[in-house]
Amino acid sequence: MKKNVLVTACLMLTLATLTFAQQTAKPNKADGVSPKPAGVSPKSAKPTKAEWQLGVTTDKITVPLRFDHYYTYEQIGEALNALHAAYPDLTKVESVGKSEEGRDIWAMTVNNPKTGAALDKPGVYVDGNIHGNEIQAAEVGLSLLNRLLTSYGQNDQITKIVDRNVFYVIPSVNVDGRFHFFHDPNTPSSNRTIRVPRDDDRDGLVDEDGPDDLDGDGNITEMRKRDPFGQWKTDPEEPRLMVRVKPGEKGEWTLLGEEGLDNDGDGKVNEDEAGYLDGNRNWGINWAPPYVQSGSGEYPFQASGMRAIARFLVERPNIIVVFAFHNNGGMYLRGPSTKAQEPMNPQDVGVYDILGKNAEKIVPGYRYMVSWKDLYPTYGDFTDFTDNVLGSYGFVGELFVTASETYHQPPKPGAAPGPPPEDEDMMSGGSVEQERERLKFSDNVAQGELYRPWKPFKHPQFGDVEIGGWVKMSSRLPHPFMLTDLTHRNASAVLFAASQTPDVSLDVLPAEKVGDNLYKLRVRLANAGSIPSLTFTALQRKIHPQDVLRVTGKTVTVVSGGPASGSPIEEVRYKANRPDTQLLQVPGNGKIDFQFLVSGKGEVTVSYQSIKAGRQTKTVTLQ
Ligand SMILES: [Ca+2]
Ligand SMILES: [Ca+2]
Ligand SMILES: [Ca+2]
Ligand SMILES: [Ca+2]
Ligand SMILES: [Zn+2]
Repeated sequence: MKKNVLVTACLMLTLATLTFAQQTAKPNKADGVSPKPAGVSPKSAKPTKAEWQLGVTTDKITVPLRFDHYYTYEQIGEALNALHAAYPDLTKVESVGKSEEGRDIWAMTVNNPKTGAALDKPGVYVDGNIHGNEIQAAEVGLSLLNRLLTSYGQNDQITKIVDRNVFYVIPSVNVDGRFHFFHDPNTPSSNRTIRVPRDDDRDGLVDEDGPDDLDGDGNITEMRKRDPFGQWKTDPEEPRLMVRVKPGEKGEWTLLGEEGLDNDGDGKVNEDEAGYLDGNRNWGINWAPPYVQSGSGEYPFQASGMRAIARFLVERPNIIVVFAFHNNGGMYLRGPSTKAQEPMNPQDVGVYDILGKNAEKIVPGYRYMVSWKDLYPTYGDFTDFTDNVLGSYGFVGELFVTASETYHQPPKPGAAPGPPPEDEDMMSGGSVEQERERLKFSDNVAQGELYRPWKPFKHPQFGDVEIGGWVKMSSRLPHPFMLTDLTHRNASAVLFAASQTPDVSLDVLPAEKVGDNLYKLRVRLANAGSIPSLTFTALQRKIHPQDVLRVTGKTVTVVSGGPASGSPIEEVRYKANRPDTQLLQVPGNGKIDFQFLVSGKGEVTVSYQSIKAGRQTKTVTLQ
């Protein structure tokens, strides 16, 4: 891979700056600053400019965690260790596997062992940041963990949830992507990829020409060139922006795309960036090759992290609710992700509606939508995998709402989204009105941090150009001052879903003697949660075994048994074989009764066992 002189120069400059920063952190006799004790903080230098823009702190990470800054990859590890040190009995930290570049993908399990084993409780799985640039998704996972642990024993709702559920949280899935997003120059949308090299332009070289930070500001912004035949002119209202010329109008600018050079001298600029494999197109269900689904990889589960997480999930079949956080659009999406799939089971849609419509209200401005229909279809999607292989209810949470960056008024809770931007107005993803508004927000609420004014640059291939535009921490990431609110509200949407997981009680009514040595035994399973004990899709497609209700006893025989209607005109559908073992699902906010005829006397054990809803046992004595 060829390296250009300029990039090497920038790298050397960065190294020089680092060395300088490290030197300045050493004890200095002149100003009397005492040295920091060795080992307290591995990184005593100030954050780099790129990190500073993301609000990165160099303070030691302490509990309770703070959400007025973003966590680097390393700090996510520190944060999980700090939570574990503060709550060792409730937590476990583990690496589920390693990324392409050898980084650990950290998971935290929250379970109270005093109320049962993790696998015997309804599991709630939360991850985020499968796209490397969508960094605030990891803070949602951390915020949830922080809330669960620091509120345990203090807040009744959360104490109940922690005692009844188990939480599995992988804050950052694409750990390489997160690392590079913080440390490298980027656009708000670049660096999504899993680091599987790919020759995008099929020239035999791999990842040889990505964008370059020509002005060394830590961002990849845009390039433009003065051109009377260009398709763009300066916005008459806001000279930093451009609008498309109308037919007959004189042009002023040609847009040259992202900041960069022709690194390999093939006449094209930025034609082969790092990667590209999209972690959220690489799952082993409904996968399609790259000519159908871009970024899907050469085969399902090509990404080592996706393989590791798939294994982590299938080893935890108790997971019934899944949230995967992303960062663009203000949406809670449910599957299916493609039209070709069977439509969602209508009874499962009912369950999704309860969770999704509440999530919309918990996070103002968000919309609850169907993935393929309301957004766009994707193959090899993560929540399709969890819905159809794990048998859980999965949501994708898209966190960022552009309208939240407003200068005059905040979006009204539950307000309808504005009209879609017109094509001719599109610049970096919004209408020119929206761009003007966001610039005012940058100027007056972020003191100009989100936008780089155009500056001249001598480009070796394009000649005199200008470089400027939105910085990497804009457009899809909330400014750190807005992060606390965002993470808390979305963690609350997860907590609401957790409160609705199956809460099954087993009751055995007093046995009724109906004959010599013959008893009628009535068993009731009731579910106080609105989520059933297994999804209707799992039931319909036999994804995993149904719940089992069993009546046993050394001195008794189960003569017959089956579900009872429980209506005034009682009807029992007796099971033909093995009446002692009944297969079932307990509906959400509902009950299911069983009736057994048992002959004999003595102790009878009634046990209920569910993959998702735990297990329970009751004993009665027939006499
Ligand atoms: Ca190439
Ligand atoms: Ca590439
Ligand atoms: Ca730059
Ligand atoms: Ca090139
Ligand atoms: Zn995403």
